[in-house]
Amino acid sequence: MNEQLAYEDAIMQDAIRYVKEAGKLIMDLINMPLHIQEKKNQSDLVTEVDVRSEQLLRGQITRDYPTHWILSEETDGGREDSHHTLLEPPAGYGWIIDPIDGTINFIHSLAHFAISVGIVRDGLPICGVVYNPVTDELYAGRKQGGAYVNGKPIQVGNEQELSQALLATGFQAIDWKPNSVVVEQIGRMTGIVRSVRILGAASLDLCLVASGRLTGFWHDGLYPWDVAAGLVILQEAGGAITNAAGRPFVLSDNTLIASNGVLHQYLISMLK
Ligand code: 2AM
Ligand code: CA
Ligand code: CA
Ligand code: CA
Repeated sequence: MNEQLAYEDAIMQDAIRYVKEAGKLIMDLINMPLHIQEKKNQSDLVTEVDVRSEQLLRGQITRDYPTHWILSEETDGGREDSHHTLLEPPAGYGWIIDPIDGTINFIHSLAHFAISVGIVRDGLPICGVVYNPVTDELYAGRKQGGAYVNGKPIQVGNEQELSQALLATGFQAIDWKPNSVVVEQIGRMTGIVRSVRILGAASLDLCLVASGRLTGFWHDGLYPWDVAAGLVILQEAGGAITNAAGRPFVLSDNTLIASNGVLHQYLISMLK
């Protein structure tokens, strides 16, 4: 094994260890009374558990990898440029973290939220770890190294027809406003696809496509920490992930369309 591969292997193993520790912290706190704060509006919430999960992750990364940069929701989310930081990403290794993806689900004890950690090298996502601490499912993917859930290889589904497709979407995260576009898009899918879900945690939704439980997922206005980890996992599971124009998705893109690959062009046309 060459030196870079061995180093990245160690990073990956550490990332898995860190998210499991964060997951344990979250599960220890899930039944405590939560202090919930509004950020920009009533749907943009943060709890002290989000903050503590992020502090735990940042602390371990800073201790073990002091030369790596970190971008995370509760530290960097308020910055005007945080969505576009990745247009000119710093060189070297960086960690892109969502300490709880699906905070609203977490607050309501709905078992669909996760800790999402993506690792990039010179701006390109190379590893992803997404962990649902309630179901104890840990998704991991590594560029050219495959995608796994709890160590078992996963791959996208084999649906060949839109009539067999189960899709998910979500409301725009950036500048949350009346979501007429996504409502109209869902309307357009009715009668053509099997069904559409809004599950509320983009990182996990991408892993559901990667493991063949969903056929596709689309979303506008996500942030890099929602997507960085799931992107690698989905690609390694054989899926497709592009922007609205069908070009390979990059972290600064606004629209994300993900699928099992087979139905990708149909989805792009339907979402135009
Ligand atoms: P979050 O729970 O970490 O905020 C749901 O469609 C997806 O969009 C989730 O991944 C959620 O991440 C994100 N999201 C929804 N509303 C958001 C908001 N107002 N700010 C940031 N992210 C949001
Ligand atoms: Ca949030
Ligand atoms: Ca998120
Ligand atoms: Ca979050």
